[in-house]
Amino acid sequence: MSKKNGKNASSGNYEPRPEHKFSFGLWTLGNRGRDPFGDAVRPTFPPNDIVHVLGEIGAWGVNLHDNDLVPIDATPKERDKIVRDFRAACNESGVVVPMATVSLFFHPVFRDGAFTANDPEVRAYALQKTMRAMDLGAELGARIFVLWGGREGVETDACRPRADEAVKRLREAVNYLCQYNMAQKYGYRFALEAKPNEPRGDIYMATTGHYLGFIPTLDHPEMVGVNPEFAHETMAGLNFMHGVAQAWEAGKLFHIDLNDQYPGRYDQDLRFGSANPKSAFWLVKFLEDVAYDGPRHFDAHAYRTENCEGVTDFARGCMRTYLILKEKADRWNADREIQTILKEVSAASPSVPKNGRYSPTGAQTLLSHVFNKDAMMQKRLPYELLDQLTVDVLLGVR
Ligand code: GCO
Ligand code: MN
Ligand code: MN
Repeated sequence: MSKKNGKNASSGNYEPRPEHKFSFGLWTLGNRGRDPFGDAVRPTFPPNDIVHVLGEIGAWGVNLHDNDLVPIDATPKERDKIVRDFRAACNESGVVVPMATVSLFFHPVFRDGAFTANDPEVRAYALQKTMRAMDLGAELGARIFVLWGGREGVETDACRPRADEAVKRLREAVNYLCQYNMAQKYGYRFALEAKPNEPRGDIYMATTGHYLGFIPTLDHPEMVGVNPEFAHETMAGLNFMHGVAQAWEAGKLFHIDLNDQYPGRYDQDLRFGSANPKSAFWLVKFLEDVAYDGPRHFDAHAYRTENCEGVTDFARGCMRTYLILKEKADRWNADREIQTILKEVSAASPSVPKNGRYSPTGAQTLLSHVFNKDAMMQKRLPYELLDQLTVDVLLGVR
């Protein structure tokens, strides 16, 4: 596939370029295929090599957890050397670091959560570890800091007297980190990532909507947005694009995690667009229609059956599918028949009272208007046709 992709790329349309802002986490290409039942199937992929591969295949950015790059027990001297070498690799490859994050889930010390853990010492350590991860990200040029509370949940609600205590603890932590951000003049925007479950039985902040409700309660809501993930909302059986649209409308779409997932299963982190191409299409169309200009970050990994070459196939595939869907979105937007139907279904007859902003006279007009429901029912809503035209576009016959 790599070769074939190369050929298609040179023939034009689907070649990733820096302006597409495609990024991958070190943990995505570096995923060794471990799962709860089986050990690694691929060798370690050193961070600097990942960056070179990303540069070669046309990705724009690389993201990292603190410990994807710097081992948790590295000495300051070791850390500094690792960071220096990594920066050099990024410069050589022309790859930037738009986002950094922190692992608050891997080390066993976080078995009861990090910011929401019962033990105040664990909570303090989580803050310290995050501040150091922010230092690291800032040094690498990151301006987005993702917080994914994978362990911020429970297996049993018996473990806390009240669940709202967890919300308070989380708020306290995010407020603290915002202060640190200001004190250090890092200029980060925090992007909070929700997930319904896994690795905890239930995670408190289960969906992007939960976070959109939480953010306005913070001391610095302007500094905090969301990082919705395709797989996470799909696990919960939700329409991902709708969550993304709400985040966008609220001015909170600071980052996005693109991958794929079959609903109702554990996090599969499949190649973008590989399981639900139609949902992926609506998503890409939305991002392109609103001119979202943040990173298009792929938080996915290659099948466990793959070797190292397959990891490159996987990464190329994510970007290729995005670009194919982007082209389909252009085609859909330019399709006369589709656009005519869209116009017709939302056109209003001139006699309809306008219900914009409330005014007492406007309210009187609306209250006294007689609606002819039978006539309203005459209007055709040809959504079957509209959807079929979409399917025709997607399947390449239109
Ligand atoms: C997952 C999450 C993570 C986070 C990452 C960034 O389900 O494993 O999606 O991949 O996105 O830890 O914080
Ligand atoms: Mn993610
Ligand atoms: Mn995930």
